[in-house]
Amino acid sequence: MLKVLGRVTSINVRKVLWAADELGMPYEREDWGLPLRDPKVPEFLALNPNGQVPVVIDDGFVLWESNAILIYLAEKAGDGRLLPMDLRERARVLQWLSWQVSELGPAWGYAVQAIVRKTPGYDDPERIAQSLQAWNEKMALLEGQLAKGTPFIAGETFSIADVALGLSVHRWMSAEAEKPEFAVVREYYTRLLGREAGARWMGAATP
Ligand SMILES: N[C@@H](CCC(=O)N[C@@H](CS)C(=O)NCC(=O)O)C(=O)O
Repeated sequence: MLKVLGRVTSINVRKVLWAADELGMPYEREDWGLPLRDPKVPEFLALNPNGQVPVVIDDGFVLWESNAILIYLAEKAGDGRLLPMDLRERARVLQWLSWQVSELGPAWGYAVQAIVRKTPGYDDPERIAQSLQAWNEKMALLEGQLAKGTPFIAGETFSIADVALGLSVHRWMSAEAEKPEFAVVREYYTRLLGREAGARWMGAATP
């Protein structure tokens, strides 16, 4: 059975759990990640030299990086449900997955440490403001894309890009900061919460 290593409070671990649930793929999960279990120990570093969660182990095959895991799970299901078979539709999903990790994630970095995780040392008001501004700019881009009228980020059908972006939107919604109102993003978030697995992994208890 698929094994998922990572704490459920991690947004990147929840991507994997949400996708597996959407696909009806059984898994067992083991808590790793601070403060529960330090991943920077030799046993875990042997699996992921970055010392980060999530990691999956599928019949001896070890994989890390949440978006790569999303692609793996969708491919493993092999039915195009969460990752279209059509070349261009598929590329569009991969485009948004890349954007999530390379553009949106870095923008929220400092603000999340300061506001969400309240990590000691992340208390520079100027840097918090800069990060919030960058984060809001990325969210405005998302609003603009969704305002074009498709129910999901890459088009008419739900995909792994919605898993990554849904959890990202959840994080933005949950952050206690002054934020612009993005009505279309809010509708999108509500639509994703209407999915059983979406509601499970974007629940109130999950930051
Ligand atoms: N790019 C990585 C980022 C993974 C990451 O940042 N993981 C965080 C949790 S969200 C982590 O492992 N933090 C250390 C810890 O929990 O101890 C991915 O997408 O998988």
